[in-house]
Amino acid sequence: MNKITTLFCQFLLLILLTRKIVSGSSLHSNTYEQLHFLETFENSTTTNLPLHEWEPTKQKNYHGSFVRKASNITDEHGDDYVLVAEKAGYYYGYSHVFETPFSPINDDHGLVLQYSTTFSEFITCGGGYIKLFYKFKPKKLGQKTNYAIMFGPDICGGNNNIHFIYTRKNPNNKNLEERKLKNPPQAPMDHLSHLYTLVLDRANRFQMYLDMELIREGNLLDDFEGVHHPSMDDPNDKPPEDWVDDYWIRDPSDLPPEDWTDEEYVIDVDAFTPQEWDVVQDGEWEPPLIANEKWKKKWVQRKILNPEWRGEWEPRKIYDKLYWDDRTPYKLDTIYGIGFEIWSVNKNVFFDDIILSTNDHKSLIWDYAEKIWKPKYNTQLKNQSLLEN
Ligand SMILES: [Ca+2]
Repeated sequence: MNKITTLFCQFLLLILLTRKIVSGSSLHSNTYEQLHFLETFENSTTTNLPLHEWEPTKQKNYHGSFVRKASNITDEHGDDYVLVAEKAGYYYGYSHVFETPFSPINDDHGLVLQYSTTFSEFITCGGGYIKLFYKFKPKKLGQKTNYAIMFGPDICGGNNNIHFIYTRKNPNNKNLEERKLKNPPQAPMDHLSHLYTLVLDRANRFQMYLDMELIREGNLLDDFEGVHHPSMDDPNDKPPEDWVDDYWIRDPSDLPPEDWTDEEYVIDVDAFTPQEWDVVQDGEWEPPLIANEKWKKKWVQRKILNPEWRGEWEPRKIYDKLYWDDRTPYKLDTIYGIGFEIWSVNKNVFFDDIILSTNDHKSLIWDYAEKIWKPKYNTQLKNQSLLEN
């Protein structure tokens, strides 16, 4: 081998080695470090992604404890770990305080919140949602802890909603008010790992994705209950006592024909007291009832327009003193942490793939979804179809 060939071979080897390092570490390289928060629950020594510190609540009644466990999905990225609400019939509270608070209020970048959840048992009643918290104490985490966003599935009996609620402090009375998405979409009830993504953008719009598919989008003011408007119905205004709002009435002049009979049974006039009837022993004899041949059902008067009708009553409008011109609802106050505050009748609810970042990193978040969540989902789909066949 001459010198040029040797140099060429060394060059080739160098390229191959570099490629191997790049491809071997592409998933777990520092790419995702730009995200404000990412939690995969994987072993940090193999993934090079940090495992964060999570803290259980010490609130009374919150006896459910989360555990980090293998999800039993193994793919090209190795073993997958998830956070599990393991036991049935408990309240759970578990949270992480960010090293650096997340401040949508200070910039124009909106936010993206993404995570996956799996109801590995048939869900009858339980929450699979995530919350972003304003300043809070993890040990005191409970239902009343102030949150910025609550997002994700909540299923109980016939109620199935993918909730999206955000809160705003009303400057008129300083109260934190909940704004709840009207007619939320429904969540899947199978046992697969579903990815929920919520995007808030600077145009005060939101998009909600399920498994990377857009399922709802809208405006952060128009599509939410709990938003104040300048004018509101006066709650003290009542209709006058003589107000008639029945549009239809029965026509009192619509009388049945004279031969109409609505008696279904009549006394059998041909019946007579049986010879063996003993009034002392059997009591007074009464003739039996028989079907009335002339029976014509119950007479129902026809409906007519009500001459007294005065239209639908509407309360007078008054100015809503709690109204404020909220021009930037997407600029939520500073968010200090993330976590779960749920109740579940069913065991083994999994959480994973948690990301919070600004809209600037949307493509990176989709990259994570495509490269890390989707292979796991596909593996589950494959296993499911193997089971079914
Ligand atoms: Ca994981």
